[in-house]
Amino acid sequence: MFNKILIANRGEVALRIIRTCKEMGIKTVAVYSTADKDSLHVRFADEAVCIGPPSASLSYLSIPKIIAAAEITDADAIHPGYGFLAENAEFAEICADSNIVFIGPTPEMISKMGDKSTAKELMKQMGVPLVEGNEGKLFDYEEARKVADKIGFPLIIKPSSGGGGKGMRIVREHDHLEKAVEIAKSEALAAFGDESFYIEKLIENPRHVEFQIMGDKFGTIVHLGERDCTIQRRHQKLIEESPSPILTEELREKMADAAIKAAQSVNYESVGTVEFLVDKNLDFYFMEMNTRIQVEHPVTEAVSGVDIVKEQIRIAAGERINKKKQKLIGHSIECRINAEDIDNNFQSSPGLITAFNSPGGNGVRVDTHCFAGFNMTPYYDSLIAKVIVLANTREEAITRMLRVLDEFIVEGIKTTIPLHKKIFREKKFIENDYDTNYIEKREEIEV
Ligand code: MV4
Repeated sequence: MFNKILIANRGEVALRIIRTCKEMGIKTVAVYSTADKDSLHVRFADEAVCIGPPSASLSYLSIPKIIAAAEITDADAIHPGYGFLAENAEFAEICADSNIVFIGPTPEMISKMGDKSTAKELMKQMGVPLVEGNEGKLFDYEEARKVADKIGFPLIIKPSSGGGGKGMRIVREHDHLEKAVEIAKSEALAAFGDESFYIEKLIENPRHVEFQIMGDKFGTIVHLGERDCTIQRRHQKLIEESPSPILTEELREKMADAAIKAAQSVNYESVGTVEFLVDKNLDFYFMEMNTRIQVEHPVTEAVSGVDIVKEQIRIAAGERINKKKQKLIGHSIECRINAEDIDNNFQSSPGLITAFNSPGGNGVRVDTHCFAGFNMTPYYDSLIAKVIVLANTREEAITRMLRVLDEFIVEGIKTTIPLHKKIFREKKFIENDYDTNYIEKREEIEV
């Protein structure tokens, strides 16, 4: 097992990883930008190294600075958390070259799944269901037109690199295709340095259901059930839950098999997530695989009782995962509480938190790096806290979440708590009658 892990991240996830390291008897090194010098991850790590100014590109994204911090503190492994360098194959490669274990999959697994056209090709070979579309990569309008003639409209253009919805373009009629291809190409080039794209038939009003999987270095791959992340706004998830209220036991088995096949396509090792779209007829399609720990992993921890970060560290150290099928018990829901003004187009709301009461009680977990006196800076994401509840049923979990949100006091800045409270009282949410357009649709009605 590792002696000392450097956490190449900040905020709640850095704290989350430190907590597991402490329970495993592993020493920790925090890295921080000058904007984060008073953060809890700095306080609770055994050692801390300042790696630069607030700008992420000069601190949390700086590979040389992070490697140097690991070398001077003699850390034998680096945990990347989520975001920043978590899915950067070059970083994973440089860690290996520096004799530091990257706690995650190999660079090859990251690059294969990071290239969405390559990932789709692998899924096709494995028999994982895909949305109808082209094979390989497209580069211009002429190629796009040929695909469109075959699959028809509406369709969706997606960048080969990237993921998570950035740079995607929906096209509903032929006359708009040429323009859409040009815009999609330039956006993809600007965001990912790669203008290649692919086209799929549009799945209207889908649900987002993803499976948590884990694979070890001995070829064992297991799943820990699914998360339903359908409640999103502009590709930012607001609420996640497990189990998904749309799955039957039969469909869950089928999707879990597909998720495991997806992971097997690269002999996946580490923890990861396989994302699917589910349509109105409950047909499902592979979207992408994320090769990192995800923000919403605690809902899976709640229903499975597994510490996913602990498993991730054990796998990286060459230990075996438990092959026994995990029992999943109860219903868990997570809210991502952001420092945003919901009445002002979700504009971020940085500033000093003057009062802070973190909720508690039975079946409650709050992952946060914030406290009264903490300054939410404008440099990074606006996540204040993740509130996770566990109860016997979905109905009880919703009731519990409403109780918990009432206890959550954050003063001095605007938060998304009022929006969360509203959603949990809405008939359509309670009755499981929604899709990925739910939040955007509500906004149209409200303005
Ligand atoms: C789609 C789709 C409809 N049809 N693909 C968005 C994130 C990226 N991973 C894939 N995404 C989508 N791909 C086809 N063929 C709709 C979305 C999508 C979406 C997916 C999940 C959750 C929220 C979403 C919001 C808008 C669009």
